[in-house]
Amino acid sequence: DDRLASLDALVAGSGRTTVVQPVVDLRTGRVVGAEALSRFTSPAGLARRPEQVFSDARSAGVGVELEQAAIASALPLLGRLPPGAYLSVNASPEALADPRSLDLLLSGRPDRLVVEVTEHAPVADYGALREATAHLRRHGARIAVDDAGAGFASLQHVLQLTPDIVKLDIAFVHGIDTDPARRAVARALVGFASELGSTVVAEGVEREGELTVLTELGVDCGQGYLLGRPTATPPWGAGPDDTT
Ligand code: G
Ligand code: G
Ligand code: NA
Ligand code: MN
Repeated sequence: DDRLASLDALVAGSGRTTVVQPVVDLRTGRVVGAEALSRFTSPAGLARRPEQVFSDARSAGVGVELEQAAIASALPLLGRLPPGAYLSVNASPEALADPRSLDLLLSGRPDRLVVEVTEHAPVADYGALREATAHLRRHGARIAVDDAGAGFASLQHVLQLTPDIVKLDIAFVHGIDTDPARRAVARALVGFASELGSTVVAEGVEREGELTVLTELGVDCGQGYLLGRPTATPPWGAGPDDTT
């Protein structure tokens, strides 16, 4: 149909691939999960900024379709997780409002899945979003709030969804070791999250100094270039299927 034609035009001739970035337990150093991220290449072979591609897709009215395609590409990784590890995928409130997204998300192994709720626009109806996340949870999936602290809506997400995981935005992680203001905000967010019973994951950890402060603040897990870059091969290798 028209929307799919427009999605084709948008990504025509450009490769879309899935990379995965490890999430590491800061106490044990173990990989506890990985986030699937999309990468796009232009017909000329240049990397296109994923943010821009998703934003163009939203403008063209095919944002949800592109998100669903990305989720569909990531789900096979669920079959190769090491015991106990999770795979996280991104989903906007708009995508979660489409029942087909929920069916898709639940078609793999929801017990190993984390759904990271992102934010692109204010949420008009938290009732619907709460219902969607509750549905996913009933089937064993965990819910994360992405980019926590980055905007008003992301804190609303935390209040409204009481997520299993809160992902501390990169804005409070970069320079947390040198900037007392970032440290103060991060400490408050960690307190807020742990009072709700959520696990905290710090995004964008790039330096040892940041890692030290995050650990001192009681952040549970970290993700970032220091701990592991997004790569085409999962951080646990191509290994045999996990049957646990
Ligand atoms: O991976 P990177 O930081 O370049 O991604 C930039 C932005 O694009 C981030 O906000 C990220 O959430 C978003 N993004 C990347 N891959 C996906 C994806 O597969 N699905 C969705 N919904 N968003 C993605
Ligand atoms: O919006 P979301 O948080 O899902 O996207 C995560 C983005 O952060 C991805 O685009 C990923 O490539 C990027 N990223 C991951 N680790 C780091 C890091 O250590 N530093 C920076 N600047 N970006 C990172
Ligand atoms: Na994310
Ligand atoms: Mn983020």
